[in-house]
Amino acid sequence: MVNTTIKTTKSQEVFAAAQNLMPGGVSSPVRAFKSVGGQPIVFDRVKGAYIWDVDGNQYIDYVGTWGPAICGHAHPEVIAALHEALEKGTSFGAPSTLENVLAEMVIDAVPSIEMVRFVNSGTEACMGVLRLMRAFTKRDKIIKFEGCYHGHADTFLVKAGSGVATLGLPDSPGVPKAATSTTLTAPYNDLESVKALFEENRDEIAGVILEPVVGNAGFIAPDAGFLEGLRELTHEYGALLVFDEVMTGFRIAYGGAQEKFGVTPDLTTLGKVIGGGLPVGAYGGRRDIMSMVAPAGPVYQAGTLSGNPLAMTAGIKTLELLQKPGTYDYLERITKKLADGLLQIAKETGHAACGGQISAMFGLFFTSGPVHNYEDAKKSDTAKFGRFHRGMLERGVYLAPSQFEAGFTSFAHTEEDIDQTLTVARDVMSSL
Ligand code: KE4
Repeated sequence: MVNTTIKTTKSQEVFAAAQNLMPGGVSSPVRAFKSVGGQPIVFDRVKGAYIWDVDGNQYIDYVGTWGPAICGHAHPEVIAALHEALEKGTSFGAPSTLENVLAEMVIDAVPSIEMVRFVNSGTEACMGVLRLMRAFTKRDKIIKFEGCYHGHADTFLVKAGSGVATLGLPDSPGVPKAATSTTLTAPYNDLESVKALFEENRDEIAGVILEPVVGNAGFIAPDAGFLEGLRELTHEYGALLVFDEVMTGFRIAYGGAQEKFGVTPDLTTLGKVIGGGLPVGAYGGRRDIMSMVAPAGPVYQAGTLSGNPLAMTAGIKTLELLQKPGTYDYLERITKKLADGLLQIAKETGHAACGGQISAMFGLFFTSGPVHNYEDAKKSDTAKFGRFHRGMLERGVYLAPSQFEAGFTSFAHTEEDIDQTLTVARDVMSSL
């Protein structure tokens, strides 16, 4: 067991108090460190690739507030843009130029998106796209994949990933059977099972929704041909293909996983990066489908703070920063160095491990693998992952507090940060 070297007195005090005020002391379950054990770190401030906790400890951050901080936390240009926007107010609840600007940037960037609707979270984006795909096809059933997470709306809480997987919840109580009776599930990377579901439910399936690169069952890449196969199957059975790019959007590539893999879905959900750290989600796609969304069409969806000027401002500036030449080459290079390094060190210190990275997203499983789907991921040594997480934390490296999450880099991470992380990892893995 790694000895505790950092002082977490204040984190412990604050977190103890929080547990009397909020369920589990958190605003989102995965933050409670349930699956890795130990004391959650209470943040005081973040900047670039770094976090400082309330005890003054500094960490290199590979969670990046779960994806949004791809430019590094509190980027000076984002902060400056927000200060300027603040002078004009915090919320309009009415059309603003800013929404046009971000909408145009998203439409220009993401191959599938001809029209877009902004909402306030990835969950809302997935809820909106679910209603829309059902309205457009006049079919009710959907196919999702085990271990994929599409937010916490009832219909998606079936063999979901992220916090549901982290807490080992079969599915959530409070979700009526009626809400999930139309949710079909298949193993990720298994085209045969998808074809079988289409055959068994002919003309009843509105569409297939997936994470084109999985981050919520740990990091799982699509096998060659998987995305292309889904594109063909959905065409063949008159169903829609929906990429949930809340996590992969503007991270796997500027145009998302759909640009990287050259497979264009009918609809796409976004979040995280496009808000630059403020609450934003979005769904978009083919004009003929999006034109059904109220008030242009009959499919209702609304939101008080949707298109919020501050969130739009942070998103616009973030995407502008991401457009700088060489950004994604840099992200690919440093993340590959990190992921390859971690696997090499695991091997040299005698731990069965597998994993990988695509652009600024990476993952590590303590299992010989390979990991092609959620079942494979669950075979990994999650207890060892917990000890690894704790050991890294004690030495100033903050990894996602669950085996069933992915890791995120930013262009604020330097070569030195990666080298430091690998040095710490060798120390920890040698004593696991
Ligand atoms: P939000 O409602 O949390 O903004 O987005 C839901 C969502 C939808 N789709 C994908 C692919 C996602 O990754 C997410 C949210 N991701 C998790 C991290 N695995 C958010 C972290 C949390 O739940 O605290």
